[in-house]
Amino acid sequence: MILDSARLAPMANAIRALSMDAVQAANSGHPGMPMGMADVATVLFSQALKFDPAAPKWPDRDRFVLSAGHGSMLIYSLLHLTGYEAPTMADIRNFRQLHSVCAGHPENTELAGIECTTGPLGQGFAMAVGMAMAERHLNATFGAGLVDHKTWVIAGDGCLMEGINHEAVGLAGMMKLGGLNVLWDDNNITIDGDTSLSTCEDIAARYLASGWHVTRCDGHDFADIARALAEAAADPRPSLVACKTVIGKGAPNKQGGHSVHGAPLGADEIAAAREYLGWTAAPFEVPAEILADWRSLGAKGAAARAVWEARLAADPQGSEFSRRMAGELPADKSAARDYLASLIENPPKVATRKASEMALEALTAAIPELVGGSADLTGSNLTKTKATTPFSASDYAGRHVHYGIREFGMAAAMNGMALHGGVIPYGGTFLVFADYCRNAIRMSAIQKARVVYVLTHDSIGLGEDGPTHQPIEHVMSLRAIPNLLVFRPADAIETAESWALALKQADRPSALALSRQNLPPVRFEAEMKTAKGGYRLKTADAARQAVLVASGSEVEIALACAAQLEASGIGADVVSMPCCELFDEQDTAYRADLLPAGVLKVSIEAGITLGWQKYVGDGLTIGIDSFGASAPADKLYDYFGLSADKIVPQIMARLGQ
Ligand SMILES: Cc1ncc(C[n+]2csc(CCOP(=O)(O)OP(=O)(O)O)c2C)c(N)n1
Ligand SMILES: [Mg+2]
Repeated sequence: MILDSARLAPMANAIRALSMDAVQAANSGHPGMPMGMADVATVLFSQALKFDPAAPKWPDRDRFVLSAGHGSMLIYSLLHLTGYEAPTMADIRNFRQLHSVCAGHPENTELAGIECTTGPLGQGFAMAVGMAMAERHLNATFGAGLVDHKTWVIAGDGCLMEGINHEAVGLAGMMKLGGLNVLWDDNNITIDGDTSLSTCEDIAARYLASGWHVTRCDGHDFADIARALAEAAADPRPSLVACKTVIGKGAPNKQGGHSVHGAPLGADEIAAAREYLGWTAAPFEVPAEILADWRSLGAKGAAARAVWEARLAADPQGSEFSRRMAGELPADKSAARDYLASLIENPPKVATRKASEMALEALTAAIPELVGGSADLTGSNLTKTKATTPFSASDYAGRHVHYGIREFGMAAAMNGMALHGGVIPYGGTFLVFADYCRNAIRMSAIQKARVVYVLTHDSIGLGEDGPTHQPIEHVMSLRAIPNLLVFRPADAIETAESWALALKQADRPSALALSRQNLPPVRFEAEMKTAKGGYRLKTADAARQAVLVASGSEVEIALACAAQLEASGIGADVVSMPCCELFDEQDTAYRADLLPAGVLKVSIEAGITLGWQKYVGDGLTIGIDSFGASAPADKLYDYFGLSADKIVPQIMARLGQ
């Protein structure tokens, strides 16, 4: 032990005092978890964690994830006490108020010391799995001199009970992520009351069965905690440390009960806690000698960082490592350009999932930080390329992850990888199963993480697998997520452009909705038109009376409709709309030119019509507002009215012709 218990106890009590006082001042928040885990966190930060408050983004720092994000005051206290620039005490006083960096739950976009945004239970843990994977991958690529750190997680009963935990634990065990250590706040309490209300699981047995190492400790005995953490750090398997704690420890009348989970203690109980803990300082004051102990502990990471920086400077791969960690794409863009040129020269008729694979062949060869994967649909999502050999416990340098049938676990792990840095993750599943990982997609967007979702089989066009597999509401519902780009390219060129644009987005995720069925080329020029989100693909020949807007596989149908209309003397533009979000970002003049007032506008997309009114006003919305059906794709397109023969008469009727 670096510090003895007599020094550690008041340090832990500083966390307790700040937590209970901040929650009381905000009249909102969760004092129970930070008070219960104060002792464990104090040992973690003093004995085990490699960190330097002066350099929160130091690449070889240990990652610390507070998966039980409701206990946010724990991490705010730790960051402040150890000497991070933020949060300041003023920030902590402002806990949970508008624009405070001390938001209700920890947000990676608010504080440099927060690795990932947590609050949706189970996902912090699952993101930590991705961080540990990224660490192993970079270690295998750049060597232990540059990359050799651990991932520490504090997780509660809720994080272990969520379904995603099964996926995350399975993945971590399979990948033998020995650097991952989870400290479980084993307090037997959740919001409703005792955990016996809702679970009888033998958690240790489940983890052991999944290839984990499991140990326990008394979460209020500093020496025992230190012993367990050392054991966890030394074991080659991922470790679960069951820390037996008392929720709200230090609040004498409320500790151990569910009432301390998520409500202020109240003035009387806070006074009683001060008495019980022997804490005489006023709210938001930390006695100088206790703060000094915390600060000297925080200062000790600087030496390790300096040694690492010297190694980085001397390493021949140092600048490449720094480029990847900075999230900058390679300067040489010739591979992507050459690939695009080859498409223009010889436009293929392929499914856009195939076009995605073709683009990825070029991109993965040129961009070594791309790490792909699929949730057991590699041959369908077409995510694996020649450059991406399998990532596994026996080859962490591999770049294609067999995530197994774990869509949610995959998406959360990809968030963790992206946030770790040095890796740009992409992963595939069927679009319809985006719902299985939807909250993680949302978390990519909230966290501004560059993750690319490869979502194939994007409509009834997948055919015979039927309504359970046919996306209907999915494309539009993904468009409803802020800060997510949803691409639905129409052909191989738009697919290549979508990939290029997705990779360029340093601070937002993208979802690519890709067809199973072959699509003819619709674009024949090299100009990067997808960048504008929507563009005029065909200009009316006759006097323009209609503008047809379509995405993906329905662009072909829109072109067929336009041809029929022109044959009847009705001029029609066709607008291809591969990315509504990018289109929305164009200026008013551009948007108004494409979708002019006073002309009948018609949307065509093999999904719900909800949302298209934004683009076509009171024009026609052609789509599918019911579930699909099981049949060959061409039969389904006809049955659901997605053909020129069925659409054109509706347009003519609206035009009064
Ligand atoms: C996915 C998800 N479901 C529900 C919640 C709401 N919630 C926040 S904390 C909590 C109970 C968690 O219990 P535990 O992890 O044991 O935390 P403790 O009460 O011990 O602090 C719940 C249900 C949430 N944040 N995320
Ligand atoms: Mg609990």
